[in-house]
Amino acid sequence: KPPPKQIKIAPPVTTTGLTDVDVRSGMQVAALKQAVTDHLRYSIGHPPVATTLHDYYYALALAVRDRMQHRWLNTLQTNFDLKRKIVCYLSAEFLMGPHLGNNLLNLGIEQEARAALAELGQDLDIVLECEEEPGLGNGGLGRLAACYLDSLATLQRPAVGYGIRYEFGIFDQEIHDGWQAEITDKWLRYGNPWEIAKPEVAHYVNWGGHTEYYRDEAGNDRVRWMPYRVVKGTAYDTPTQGYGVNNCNTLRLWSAEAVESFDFQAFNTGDYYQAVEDKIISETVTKVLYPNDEPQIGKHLRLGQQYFFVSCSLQNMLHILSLSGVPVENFAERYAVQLNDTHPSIGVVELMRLLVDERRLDWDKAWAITVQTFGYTNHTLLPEALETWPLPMFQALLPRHLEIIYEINRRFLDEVRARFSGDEARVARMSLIGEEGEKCVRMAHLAAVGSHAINGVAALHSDLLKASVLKDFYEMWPERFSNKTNGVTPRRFLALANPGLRALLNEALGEQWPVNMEQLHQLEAKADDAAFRRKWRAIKEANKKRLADYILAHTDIELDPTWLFDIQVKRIHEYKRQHLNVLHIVTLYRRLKENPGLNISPRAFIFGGKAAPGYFMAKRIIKLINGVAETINADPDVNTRMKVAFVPNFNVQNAQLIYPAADLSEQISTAGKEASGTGNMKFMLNGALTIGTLDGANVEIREEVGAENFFLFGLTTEEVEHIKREGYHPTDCIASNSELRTVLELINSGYFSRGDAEVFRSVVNNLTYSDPFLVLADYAAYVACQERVSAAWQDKENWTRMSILNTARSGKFSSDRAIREYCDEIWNVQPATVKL
Ligand code: GL2
Repeated sequence: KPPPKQIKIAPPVTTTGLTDVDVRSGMQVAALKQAVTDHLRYSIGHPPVATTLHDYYYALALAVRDRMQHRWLNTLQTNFDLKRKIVCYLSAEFLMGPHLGNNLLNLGIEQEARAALAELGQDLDIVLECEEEPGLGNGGLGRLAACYLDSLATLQRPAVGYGIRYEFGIFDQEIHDGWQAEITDKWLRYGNPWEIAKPEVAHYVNWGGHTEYYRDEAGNDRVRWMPYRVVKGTAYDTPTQGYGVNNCNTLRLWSAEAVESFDFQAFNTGDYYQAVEDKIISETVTKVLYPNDEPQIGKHLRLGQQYFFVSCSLQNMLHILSLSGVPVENFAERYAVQLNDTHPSIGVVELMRLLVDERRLDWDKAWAITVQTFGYTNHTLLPEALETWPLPMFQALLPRHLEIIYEINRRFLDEVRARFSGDEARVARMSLIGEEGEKCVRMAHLAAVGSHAINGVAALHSDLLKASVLKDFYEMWPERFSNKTNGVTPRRFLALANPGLRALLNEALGEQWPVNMEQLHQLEAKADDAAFRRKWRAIKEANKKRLADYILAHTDIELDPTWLFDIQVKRIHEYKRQHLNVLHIVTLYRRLKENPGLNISPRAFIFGGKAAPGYFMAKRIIKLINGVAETINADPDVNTRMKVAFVPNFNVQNAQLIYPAADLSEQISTAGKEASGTGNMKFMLNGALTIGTLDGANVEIREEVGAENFFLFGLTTEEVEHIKREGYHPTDCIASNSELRTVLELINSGYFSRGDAEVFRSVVNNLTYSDPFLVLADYAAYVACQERVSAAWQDKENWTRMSILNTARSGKFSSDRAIREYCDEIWNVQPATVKL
């Protein structure tokens, strides 16, 4: 039969002379304007009289998504045709931040969109503010996953981010009378133009019940899991556009639903209310993000969330593999699956279950595939943050997985015994099951045993991993270990956040630096050019003005943009030592009160960050910052030279105003506690100088920028360990430092809490009698270092020089560098060029 005759239909032409194709994918002003108008009419459907600013946001977002959709489908097709290996980044958190501005930047159509909106009488900057930020993460770990998706697409690597579509993301923080109040984050309230629901992409996830043994047709012993409940996961896809390339990857988030056939018919015939209740229970799984940064709390539902998204993701990979006609034996050739911390590490067991129980592979073959597939990134050394699950809880939720863990463990411990014969203490230390106290499953051990590659997130952290929490595993498999220092995307955190600096960099270096950050080194020569320094300062001051306006609008505190902006923004945690910063502020305050003529550099101390709702001490620290702010800002003796502000609700959106406005970046964690930090890199990119300890990536930042351009203070990791071993007595620090004693007494007296001497007693007592993070041990060194900062600020020209050098030498901290290392050294994933 002859093939059907192809009929070419000319694309319809609109009244503007644009074709439909133009309206869906054209990048010119006229096409964008028509697309926005069309979406206002056909997708949103409010009459002109009822059209809101948010409608313009939504319509532009849909117009932008159309343009990405075109690239996205081409990317999927290209990857399919080229049969490329795909990175699957498994993460319980993706802290994406607002999409619109970033997508316009990555598509290269900001100016066109601005002009199109202007023709419709709207201002892009105001429209951008309408976006409800998707806060599906707590802090650094979740934001890292988002930066990595940006780099994967930009570097043209086929990749999928797999995670959870939480209905409520990280809570919104309000400050009431100085205290943190948590407000539910209803980010989906007005819809989400960026996601595409794929109800047909669904997988079923079992819970609870028991296992049964049976013999299959071929006479092999097999196991069947008889679950108590089945939950359905459906996919919601968000395209993630690379910068300056056509590649557009996928963020696939799973949402939980009830399975009607299961609940309604098989189990609850006739019991309508029971059936509806089951529906509610099923949908609870993806309701809310647990708002704990580190540590995570061992809640049943949290384990449920982890298993749910991991199972959906792995089933999805297997499904796509069979659609592509690739045998399951080749799984590891087609997928590199990265575990972002231990949260998805149940994946090791789930892949074994899917391969052995469902695909009937033999154990050894399945195990080889599993280990070849997974890589594990560790993000913390804090012992309380290393995940374990109580055995009874684990058994109740995942009975089949516990059996598989026992078998993995049996084989693994045989290997340990073969390598280290007679060393039963080592066997107990390495076991996947913790036996001291309540028995538990150790997720970090599971991740380490089931992965061919294990990495830390900064050089120091990777070394400490090998020497402490994963020491035994390092001795067993040294070849599995490597370092992958974190990075951040210069697109969002420099080009988008700091348009003033972007323009100057474009002028000085051309426009390739966002994808080739090593080019920033060329700025070093400019550091000695006085005219360039003037431009640099003007940009910083404009950024400070922009932040001051924001802070005034949100706190009523007025800051002077000519002052030194000293900023600490990050989750509130004792190890990050926001209270050390406060002790310095109170010290300075007292000095000024006692000596009004004291010559200090005027400073604005700016804080921001959320506390886990159940973290007592962190919430007191927020109250303390606000109490100190209230007193100081109202005191005319000092408020012409120092002020304190707490920016409520630190998130990606306001972070983009904060980093570019910083002169000084506070990175003052106890040495050995901050795995890497990524805020430190975002400040550096934007030309802030760092005051910091030798912790996490600070070490490498100092190496890159040079010791003379970094304010270093404090105990080293070895010194911290030494002091702790010898027995640390914070009272000794107080006894030998009368200024410190006075500062603590002042806080304890109720001076910063309107006379209430109770409020901060717990904070002061904790520092005085326990001080687990050595705040007092580092106090004197910190205050002295701040004096050096103050003196350095007086020399404007030299400060600017140092600021320029910070940006110039920040190239290493691009997430592109990090992703290249992961691709080359762990994932073995090659770029695929996408043509339109
Ligand atoms: C963290 C570390 O604390 C932080 O230092 C690191 O930069 C990020 C990303 O690697 O990971 N670990 C962790 O559990 N959270 C982090 O932010 N929440």
